[in-house]
Amino acid sequence: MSTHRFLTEPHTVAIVGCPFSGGQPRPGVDKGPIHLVNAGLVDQLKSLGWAVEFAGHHLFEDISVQGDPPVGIVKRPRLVSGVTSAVSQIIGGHAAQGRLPLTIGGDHSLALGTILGTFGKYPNACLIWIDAHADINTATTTDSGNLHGMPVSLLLGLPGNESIEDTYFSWLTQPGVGITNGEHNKPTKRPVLTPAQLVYIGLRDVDAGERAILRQNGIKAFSMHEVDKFGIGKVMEMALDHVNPNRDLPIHLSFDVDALDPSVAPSTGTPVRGGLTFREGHYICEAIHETGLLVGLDIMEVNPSLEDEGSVQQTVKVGCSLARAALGETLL
Ligand SMILES: [Mn+2]
Repeated sequence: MSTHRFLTEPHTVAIVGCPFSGGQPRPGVDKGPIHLVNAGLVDQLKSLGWAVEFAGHHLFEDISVQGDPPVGIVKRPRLVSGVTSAVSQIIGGHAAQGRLPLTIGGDHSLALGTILGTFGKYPNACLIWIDAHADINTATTTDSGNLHGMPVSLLLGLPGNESIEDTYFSWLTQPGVGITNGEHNKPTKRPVLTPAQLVYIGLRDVDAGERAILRQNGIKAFSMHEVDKFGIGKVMEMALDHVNPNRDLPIHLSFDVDALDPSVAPSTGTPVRGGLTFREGHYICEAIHETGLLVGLDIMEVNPSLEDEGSVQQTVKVGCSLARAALGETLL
């Protein structure tokens, strides 16, 4: 196995199964992690030379929410907050031990917890977000009110989330930097992430409000247009040059399987045609592995209740092979 600059020996991947679907409306996405593990993910990663820790899925049954009416249009803020805050603790614990947390979802609102978990240990890390969507709506711009379309705006602390931020997501702050404001003695919140730490690849279904947010904040994004224009090899180089110019910063890779073309990964909640090919998706993971800088990995939005049995098996298999590619599987 190649080197992993930030992980302790023996290299250990902690699989964190999060069967959670509260950030979006469709049932079934919570079955994704169960299918990925049943497909043999643990043994597959062991065969790549990793020590694998997997202690069952996190069902979050202790997080009970007595009534969870929407706040404005935003749905289930209490449940999503409770679950993702618990996820951040779990991921943070693994990161602190020098393990590589691999979170399998579940819907992409889970990234609220996974990103805070790894960025708590590695505040200077970068985030590479692979997705058909930007997931950067705010409580003000969202049309659907589904929190799986909003995690990035909350992680960046963008304006527009005032209605939910202080009440439900006050925990979503860079830990260890609680600066006290001398005048009012009020702790100042610092966003988990800055726009310069983030890069997108695979976008092709971006809402008007999200486009404005990307532009106003100078967030780097390689849409499918750039993938077509430059090829995935060059796009990965440019993406890393942007967030990790000296190739010395930790990397969190958050991979939504809907970034892949629906012909490659059909069983997902919000498929959009014109996506990444099988090889382009795997190349992204392989290129990240080659850096030796990976410290956190999410494989999200596998939904086995959508489409026929063959499509489900195909999507689950792709989810497993993306994880293997990010953890060192090569073609030769
Ligand atoms: Mn997503």
